[in-house]
Amino acid sequence: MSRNPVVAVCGATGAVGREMLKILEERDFPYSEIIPMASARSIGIKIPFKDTELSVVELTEDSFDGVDLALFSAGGSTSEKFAPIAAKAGCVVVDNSSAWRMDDNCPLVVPEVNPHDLDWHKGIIANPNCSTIQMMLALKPIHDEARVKRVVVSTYQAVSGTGHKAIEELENQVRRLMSGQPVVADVYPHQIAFNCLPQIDVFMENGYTKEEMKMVNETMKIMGDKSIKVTATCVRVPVFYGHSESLNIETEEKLTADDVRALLAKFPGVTVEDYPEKKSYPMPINAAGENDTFIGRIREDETIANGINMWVVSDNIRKGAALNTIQIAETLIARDLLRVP
Ligand code: 25A
Ligand code: L14
Repeated sequence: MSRNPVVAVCGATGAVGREMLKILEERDFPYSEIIPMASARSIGIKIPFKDTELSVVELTEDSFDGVDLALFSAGGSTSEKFAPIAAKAGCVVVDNSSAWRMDDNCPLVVPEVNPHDLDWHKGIIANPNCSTIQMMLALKPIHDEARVKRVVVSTYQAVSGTGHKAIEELENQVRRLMSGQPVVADVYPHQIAFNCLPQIDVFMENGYTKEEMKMVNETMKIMGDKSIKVTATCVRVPVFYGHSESLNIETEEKLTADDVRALLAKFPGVTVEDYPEKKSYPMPINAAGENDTFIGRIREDETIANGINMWVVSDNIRKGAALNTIQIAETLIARDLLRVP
């Protein structure tokens, strides 16, 4: 493409959409125009962008004429309906919802891990689940070196993943409880303030939640290896920004904790923070607002021959959503793949 792309941000008023606009601003992303889109109730909302202001327009079936790239984060049903309409109009879609991730016609991409999968895109590219993305950065260098056989993961997920209404719910519940008032749970099935909820997304027939099964299935697709076994427990915790994960990884070949530190330290997008003697390890309050995924508490699992434990923390709205989406778009542009074949 000879001119810079016209870029639509669909779901621009949401938690992820707003972060996308911030990141486009920060990174000098090449564009000739940026069009924030949302539902009818947000028409006319002004969003500051560089030294100007963008005005939100309604997302409709006719929105994509002349648009080259659409970044979607407006929920699964909106993506399901509008992503094919956009692609048909010749607009490449990078979609943040769960709608297209497991579709065989849609690459599911973490740019540091499987950029080659962009080669076969047909107009819709899926952004993985936030918890999956940060786990991929930890697993990929280990898998390449020693083959990952099985992973046991437990997550500690921030409320911002659910959107801005959930952020307000945690804030309001904390405020009410601190002043002795009863709380109302609206977004989540139970009080989230000062609590942990072992449910993210809906329950499936096998007793796991949909969020847990996303981690299982998306891992195999991104790594291009159906033999990697993942078992997950996903927990919501009263944190605003930043997901944490405890990983127990079993490998084919033996790796020492030092081997793993060295492999992770040279992997793009990863910062190793592992200095127990200084009480220094990753925490969500420090990862919030950062681009990297932080990994610490790296140690050998002494109960099996080839096992490693670690603690992985990342900003779920940035690397887990908005940043990864924009990195996919940047990779498409750099490799001249920003067109619907
Ligand atoms: O289905 P999924 O994939 O599981 O996604 C579910 C939710 O998770 C978030 C996202 O919430 C989504 O709705 N999400 C999705 N992927 C995510 C990811 N990878 C993710 N979160 C983290 N990681 P959100 O709040 O961040 O963003 C919602 C945005 O979507 C816009 N939208 C919704 N339906 C749309 C649509 N845009 C176009 N067409 C549609 N049909 C939504 O814009 C928002 O930008 P909006 O205009 O509908 O509403 C924003 C403004 O309106 C107020 N408001 C919200 N709900 C109501 C409301 N006002 C009145 N009544 C309401 N029910 C808000 O205050 C806001 O100002
Ligand atoms: O992108 O934290 O599949 O409630 C949907 C649920 C993102 C996180 C997705 C949450 C997730 C979201």
